Amino acid sequence: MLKLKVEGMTCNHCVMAVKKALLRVPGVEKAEVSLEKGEAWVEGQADPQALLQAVAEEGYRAQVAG
Ligand SMILES: [Cu+2]
Repeated sequence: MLKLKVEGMTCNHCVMAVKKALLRVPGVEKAEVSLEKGEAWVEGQADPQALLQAVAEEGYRAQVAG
């Protein structure tokens, strides 16, 4: 599982946009996004850089969390 810090989400629409973007990345089996925590969790074998790029393309800032 990979945890991402996601900045810029303000509502459930943002959550869904980020979640869908993550699910489109090859290798992603499951994605959960928390608006309150500003975090996302991804299961699967996706390239972390591809995940960050997918979120960025939706207009949010993401980085890999510890
Ligand atoms: Cu929103």
